Amino acid sequence: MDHFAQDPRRYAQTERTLIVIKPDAVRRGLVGKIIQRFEDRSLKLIALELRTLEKERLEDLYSPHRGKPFFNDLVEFMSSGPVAAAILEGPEVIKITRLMIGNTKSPEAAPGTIRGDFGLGITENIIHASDTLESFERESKIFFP
Ligand code: FUP
Repeated sequence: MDHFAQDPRRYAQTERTLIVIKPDAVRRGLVGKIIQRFEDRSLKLIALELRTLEKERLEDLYSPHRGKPFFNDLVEFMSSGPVAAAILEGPEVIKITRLMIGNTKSPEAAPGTIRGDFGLGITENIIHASDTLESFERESKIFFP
């Protein structure tokens, strides 16, 4: 039996990602449940912080979406209360967390995903996760400078 192929930690590169549990989820008391899912998946919690972000920082976070029709509502919502930002580590953690959070539009997110199990909104969609290594490097500096 090929034990090597069964344990991705043996060949996949360990990497890090940023997740941000959004104000809707913090208000509903879902932080523990959501973090638990990542821990259950054997992803390692490296940093965790609860904070309310100034609009300027959020405009930086979402700068790729500047000018889009939802941009102002998004920044308003994200500054409406504390978020829980965390850094997670594990093999292929960027890909895995994106699969775990599900489709951006919660109504289209599959059951079993975080958005598919906890949310109904599009702008208010429970959680953010970096989608590439470049995004992680840019976004994590905003939360953990
Ligand atoms: P995601 O990476 O899944 O968070 O999705 P995007 O980077 O495409 O979008 C960033 C955020 O913009 C989403 F979390 C929610 C918001 N958004 C809207 O409000 N309306 C849209 O049509 C698309 C995105």
